[in-house]
Amino acid sequence: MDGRDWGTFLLPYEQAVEELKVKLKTMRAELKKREEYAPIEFVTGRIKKISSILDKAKRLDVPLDQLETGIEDIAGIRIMCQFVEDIRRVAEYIRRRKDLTVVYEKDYITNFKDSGYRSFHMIVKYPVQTALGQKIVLAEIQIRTLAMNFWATIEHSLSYKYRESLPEDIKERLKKAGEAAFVLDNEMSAIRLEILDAQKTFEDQSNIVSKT
Ligand code: 0O2
Repeated sequence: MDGRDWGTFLLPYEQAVEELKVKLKTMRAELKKREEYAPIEFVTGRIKKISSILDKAKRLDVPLDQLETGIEDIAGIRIMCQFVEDIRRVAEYIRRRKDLTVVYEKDYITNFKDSGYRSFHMIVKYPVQTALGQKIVLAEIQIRTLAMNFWATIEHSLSYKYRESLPEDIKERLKKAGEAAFVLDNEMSAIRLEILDAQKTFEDQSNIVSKT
């Protein structure tokens, strides 16, 4: 494929990322109005770099004419949440949507990766309306907490810098940082539950007072 072929190949993926970003940001705004806090903190999206597509195709043995089915994260959306509990709720909102179909899910929160990576991935089929008609593309939606995102962003840039050979001491430190991020998520969840509990007690007491 030359530059122009890549340009047209990536067009529906760019459209999918732009549309999904708008839709999920709208979902954030709506939930913020309806609920006590928004389970979505922010949403980002990206198209996988051509060099990364080619690297992954080589690693997974995907022929160049089967990239559309063989590489599932050419279009990528990332949803950041404050609390681990929010991740399951957001995943459920996505499953219920009628404008996409969930193909399968990868739960790297229950089964985190050896690297220490934690996140919830959903591979979805998303139809885009192009000038030539409808085209269904695959997209990967990653849902994670702010702590998981902090860790993954740092680990990703270090892995990119050192390529395959992350020095052992840095790997160890990253594992420890991953454990610290896990503890942080748990602590924040515990605080959240206490706040919700306190709010409920306060509401119950107000109801009793207003009835007497
Ligand atoms: P980019 O384009 O730089 O964002 P894999 O075999 O790891 O490629 P896997 O485990 O099936 O694939 O994961 P999946 O669902 O294909 O998603 C790959 C993407 O998940 C990665 O994109 C990262 O965004 C994220 N990810 C997966 N594992 C790790 C990890 O150990 N550390 C970090 N920081 N991120 C991870 P790419 O490939 O980095 O592409």
